[in-house]
This record gives sequence, structure tokens and C-alpha cells, in this order.
Amino acid sequence: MNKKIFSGVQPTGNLHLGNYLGAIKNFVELNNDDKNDCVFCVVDLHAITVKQDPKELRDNIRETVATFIACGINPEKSIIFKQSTVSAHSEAAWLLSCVARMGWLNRMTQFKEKAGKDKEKASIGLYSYPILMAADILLYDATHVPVGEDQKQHLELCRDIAQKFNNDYAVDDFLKVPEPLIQKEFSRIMSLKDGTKKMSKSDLSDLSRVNLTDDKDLIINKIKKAKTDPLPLPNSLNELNARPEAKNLLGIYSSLTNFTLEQSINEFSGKNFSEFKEKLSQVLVEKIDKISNEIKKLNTDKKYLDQILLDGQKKANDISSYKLKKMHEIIGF
Ligand code: AQP
Repeated sequence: MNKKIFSGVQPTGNLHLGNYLGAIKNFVELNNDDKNDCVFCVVDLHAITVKQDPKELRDNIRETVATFIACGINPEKSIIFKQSTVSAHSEAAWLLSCVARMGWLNRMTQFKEKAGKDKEKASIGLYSYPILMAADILLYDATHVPVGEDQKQHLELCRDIAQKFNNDYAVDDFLKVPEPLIQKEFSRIMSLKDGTKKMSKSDLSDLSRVNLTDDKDLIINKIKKAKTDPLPLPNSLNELNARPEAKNLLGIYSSLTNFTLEQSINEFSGKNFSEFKEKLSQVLVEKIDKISNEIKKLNTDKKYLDQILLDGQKKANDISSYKLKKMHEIIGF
């Protein structure tokens, strides 16, 4: 079956190893298969759910496109576009927000985490953004959505919204209920400073993540400073559950080398962290240095990046405005 792939990345700067291993690496594999139709969106409307500096946002939008290309996404074989330039997304989000239920949104753990203790001060956009995400996906009849594990709950919400719309308006299968594509292993890369916390762009400490723009020395330094525990590397999988930092670093190593966790454990069991970290830095540098250089090179070619977004906008607009028109008819406008 041909898969229709849709996924988005927020242009909030500092795209990192978690974004790469959890999502973008998967985008590239799906894009390499000629049977798939791929749409990759720079979700700038999502980015402004927290305050953004306009100049930085503009730069980050281009850098996100540069990152897609540097990681191996082929702009000739996919649609890459900027969400804010295709107005069907905001419009469909409104229509779907009249279908989604408050109780469903109240269960979203990411809102609770991001809003923190002061949720009264969080933007309404931060609360309702999973509905916009549902609109993004459903406008393209996406069959599969590659995301990191942190987005699983939002995708379940998207499926619920699609089913409720179809039921409410008795239009069986009009909105396609998408399948999440979440890697079985290493789908949640954790902070280098705390193995129980997700690696995240918004973490104040740059040492908590490997950015895709980091150079060789920076990567080596960050891995050297990554938190570990005093024990040698474990002999078995069981031991790892109580050692989040060791589990995360071995997971990163396994994901980059395409080894299973067991294979990595066998390679390093009983060895000390300094030896393992040297090897980990080596594979990281091999992977990230190339991507980082390519991003920097592409960043200087604004015209090329803008053209990719413009081409994508036209194609995305054709697909989504047709679906939106059908939604209007079904609703009775
Ligand atoms: N740590 C992670 N491990 C695995 N996958 C991850 N993703 C993000 N962090 C990890 C996946 O990357 C894709 C793009 O994410 P995003 O940038 O749109 O938003 P996010 O999930 O909110 O990423 P961050 O880094 O946590 O950003 P901030 O700090 O701005 O909130 C998604 O598929 C996501 O699952």
C-alpha cells in the first residue's frame, strides 16, 4: 500500500539529536521509499504557542528546512512547506475544535509539563495546539505519521477527533484515521544531564543536548560532560532500568550504529564510561559533523531555502484547500 506520510517540526531553534533519532531519521527512510508520498511541515504556528523573537523565528524556519535537507530529505520527492502560508490549517483547526472535547484536551500530559505550575499564564494556543496538529494531519489524508514517543498521546487525540467528525456528520472514512509511526526502540532520547528528562530544545542548558549544528569539539565536550553513574557499564538489560543515564547513552549509541541494545551492552559490559564515551563521541561526530556542516552551508543560501518553501506551499495549498472545501460542505456552510 502507498503510504501518505505527514509530519511536522517546530522551528524553535536548536534541532537536536532527539529530533533526529526520534523523528527526522525516520522521515528520511520513508522519503527514500518511492512508494510513499511525503509531506513535511515547518510548523511555525505551533512554535508561537510560546513567545518567539520574530527575527530568530524567521531564521529558525529556514534552518529547519536546511536541517531537513542536510539530514537527507529530498525536496524533489516530498512537499516541504511552512504551515503559516497555508491558511487551511488554521481554518480546519477551528472546525475541529468544535468537534474535540474539553475532557480530551485536559488529559494531554505535554500541556501539563510545558505549562508547569503556572498554567493560568500559559497561552490558549499551548492548550489547544493538539487540535491544530490534528488539522495538519487530517487535511492531507495522511495514513502514517512518524513522530517521537512524546507525540503519541497527541496522535491518539487526532484519531479520536477524526472518528468523532466522521460519526457526527455520518461521513464514514471521510477523515482518514492515521497510524502513528513510532520507532520501537530509542523513540525517546533523554537529556545528557538527566536521564529521566526528555532531550529538549527549550532546556536552558545547552549541555543537555547535542544540537545538529554542533561541531566536533562541542560534541566531544558534551559527551565528556554527560551525566553518568559511578558503576562500570552494565552486563544485562535488567540492570539498565535503574540506571537512566547509562540506558540513554547506550540507546543513543545503538540507534546511531543500528545495533540492538543487547549488542551494545555486550560490546561495553564491565568497561568504564570514559572508554565508552570515547567510542560514542566518535560515532556521533561521524554522523552529526556532516549534517552540521551541510546545515551551515545551506543556511547561507536563503534563496534556495525560500524557493523550497514556496514550491511546497503551492502543492500543500492545492491538497488542503480541497479537503477544507469538502469539510465546509459536510458541515453545512
Ligand atoms: N527527546 C526526543 N526524543 C525523541 N524524539 C523527539 N522529538 C522531540 N524531542 C525528542 C520528536 O521530534 C519531532 C519534532 O519535535 P518538535 O520540535 O516539533 O517538538 P517537541 O517534541 O516539543 O520538541 P522539543 O525539543 O521538546 O521542543 P521544545 O523544547 O520546544 O518543546 C517530533 O516528532 C517529536 O516527537
